[in-house]
Amino acid sequence: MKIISIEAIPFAIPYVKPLRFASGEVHTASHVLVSVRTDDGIVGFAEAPARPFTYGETQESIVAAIETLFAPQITGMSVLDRESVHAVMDRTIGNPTAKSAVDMAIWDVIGKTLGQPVTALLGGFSDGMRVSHMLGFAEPAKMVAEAERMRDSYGITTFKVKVGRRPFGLDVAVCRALREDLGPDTELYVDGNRGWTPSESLRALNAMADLDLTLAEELCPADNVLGRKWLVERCPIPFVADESATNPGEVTRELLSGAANAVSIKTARTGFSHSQRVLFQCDGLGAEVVMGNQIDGQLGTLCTVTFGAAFQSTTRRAGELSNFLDMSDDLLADPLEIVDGRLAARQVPGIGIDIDPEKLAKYRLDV
Ligand code: MUC
Ligand code: MG
Repeated sequence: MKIISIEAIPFAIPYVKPLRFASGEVHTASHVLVSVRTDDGIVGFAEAPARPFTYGETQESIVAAIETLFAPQITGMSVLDRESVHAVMDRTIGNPTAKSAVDMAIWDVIGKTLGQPVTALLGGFSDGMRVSHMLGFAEPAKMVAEAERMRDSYGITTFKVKVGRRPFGLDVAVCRALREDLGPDTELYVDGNRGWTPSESLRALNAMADLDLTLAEELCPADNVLGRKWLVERCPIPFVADESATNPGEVTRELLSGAANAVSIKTARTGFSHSQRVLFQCDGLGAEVVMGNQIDGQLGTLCTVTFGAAFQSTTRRAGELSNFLDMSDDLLADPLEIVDGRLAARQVPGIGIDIDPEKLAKYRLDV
């Protein structure tokens, strides 16, 4: 169970349809495949997505952090020394997706070594999750057409709508068009990626008051301390902290200061180990959670459902598990399938990530 090597392989896979939102846009999945190998010959995998607009990490910085900072210090440790591995990685601040990919690849090794699914080791609550699809900025008619396609092809009936544009009427029009087209039984919620001021956010929420939205995520910056608290006090639905709550300390600050009353858990930034801490904090404090999406590919999505399916409170809401459908290709040998609006966690030893060597050779950037 001793770690003998950690590899970080940058790869790039284009999106068929780029995702646009208030803090940026993504045209290519420029991610890093992380593998952890032990002296028993077992290899665990996970992926780290470079999201400079959210965490400041780039593909190059993720590779450098893993190769030059983490791998030399972690090599030689047991995969069961997870707390010590984190203590070592936390000597370097930041780099959340690099650290999380190492964490999840280690869990993959543990599952494979024990012959158990990671989702069972984490909690084993359910065999999968309902899926929520994220709709990026476009004209109302295009966003409605995409939602219809997702419903008709995959049975998805929950949508997270990207908002935060100016004037906010653009987004109000989209949400209204979606509600009118999809009817009352479809769940809609919004994510502003910090695009609005607190007062714009409240005006937009008031303009959408009749649309039965279920969550409002990160509509304005949390750094706008008083304005954000003012907004959350007036918000009639749970206000979700996403990029303002990227670790357990930030989650505590956001919840206790009244800057949010629900939290997006993203395994891409808190791995499995720290996602557990965030979830247990939220459970203990009585804050709702939603399994979020870091514009993940199939590897990242599989990690999200592996964690999300494992606990009762993460399965209450649909998880954001469909972004990979917009990619032109992926690395998994056995692609994920969304059926009747659900995605299954894999009941095989580990996470269930089987890399297709030909696809990796095609998309890797380091050879
Ligand atoms: C989301 O929930 O915000 C876009 C930016 C980011 O950090 O994650 C995505 C989705
Ligand atoms: Mg968000």
